[in-house]
Parts: sequence; structure tokens; C-alpha cells
Amino acid sequence: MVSAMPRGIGCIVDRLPCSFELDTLSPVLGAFSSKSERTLSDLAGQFLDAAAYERALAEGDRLVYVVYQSTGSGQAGDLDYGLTVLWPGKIGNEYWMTKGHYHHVLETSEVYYCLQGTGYMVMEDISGHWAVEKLASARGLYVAPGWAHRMVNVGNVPLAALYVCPSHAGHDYHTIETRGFRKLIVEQGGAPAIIDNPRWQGCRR
Ligand code: PAN
Ligand code: ZN
Repeated sequence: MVSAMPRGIGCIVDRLPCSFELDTLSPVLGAFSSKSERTLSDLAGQFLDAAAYERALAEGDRLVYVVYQSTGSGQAGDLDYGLTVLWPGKIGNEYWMTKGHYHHVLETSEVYYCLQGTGYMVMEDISGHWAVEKLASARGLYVAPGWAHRMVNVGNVPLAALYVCPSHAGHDYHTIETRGFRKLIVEQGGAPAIIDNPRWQGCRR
């Protein structure tokens, strides 16, 4: 493609047309405006087995996932996109996962496209409906408006997924931090299983 525009990171900062490399083997996003790293301590209170969590944390505050972000203007009409890479691991028998969130602007949606790995997207809405969809290489996923979402890695390699969402969506982490998700993904008999979260605080917001 011929373009008079500068390529790469300059396009992202200035919100100019651009394309980007997606290294699906690493996996890494070729150009991004920021990178967030989440470690075990960022997931405090989220894993069911609190004692196993404390033991794991005592051994080191390990990196759980990285988000390469191309963050837009924050205006409706613009898009944020990026790549989330979630490492494999378990706390007790519960698989490593992202914090998960509702969008601050509840009626916004999101599309994910999985590049590598095996896992699930755990979702729920404020009425208590829930859904768990499989994530696997070359599999896409639509998070409908109003649904909280969390990635869970049930495989042995990093789970990597591209995401695209409205730039004004924002993140509401507080609701999940206090209420939890209704469903958890744990290993049972050597395979992933969906179980009820006994600590789920209901569908109030
Ligand atoms: C994604 C997520 C990313 C990390 O960009 O933010 O996968 O998950 P947490 O934000 O829950 O830590 C997204 O869904 N944005 O809206
Ligand atoms: Zn989101």
C-alpha cells in the first residue's frame, strides 16, 4: 500500500491510517502506544483458593499477562485495539486469567480474534446471565454490549488474542473486583470444568 503517511507508532499516536504486523509466533503486536503488565498481585482477591494464591505470591509476583495497546482518542467513532497475551498457570486448580471487566460505557461491545493457545472467555451481564465461549487459534469472539469479560488460559502455551473495541468504552474493574464472576474455570480430573463461584455476590451493580 502506498501512503504519504508515516508508518508505525506515529500513526497510532496521531490517529492516522496505518497497518500493523502481528507476529503470531511470539506473539507480539508490531506497533502499539502502551504496554500494560499484570502480575499475580494485580489479581488479589480473584482466585478462589486464597491460601494457594498467597503461597504463589510468596514465591514471586510473577507476570500473568501483557496487553499491547493502541489506545485511541477516547471518542465515540474511534477504536482501541491491541493484543493480550496471557501466560499459562494455575492457582490451586484454577487457571490463570485476566482481571476481567465491564465496560464503563455499558452498552459498548468488543471483538476478539484468538491467534494462539487454548482457553475460554467467561462472560456475564448485570442480570446474572452467563456465557463461556472457547478461545482457540483462528477463532473469533463477540462480546455483546453489557457483558463483562475475562480470558482464561487452560493450555500450556501463552493464550494470545487481538481485541478491538470502541475507544470511549472504558473499563469498570470495580464491579468484578467486588462481585466476582459467577462462573470459574478450574481443572477437574485433568480437564477444564466450569464451576459456580461460591463467593459470587449476585447481579447487583
Ligand atoms: C481488553 C482487556 C485485556 C486485559 O483489552 O483489557 O484483555 O484484560 P483486563 O482489562 O480485564 O485486565 C479489553 O477487553 N478491553 O476492553
Ligand atoms: Zn473489554
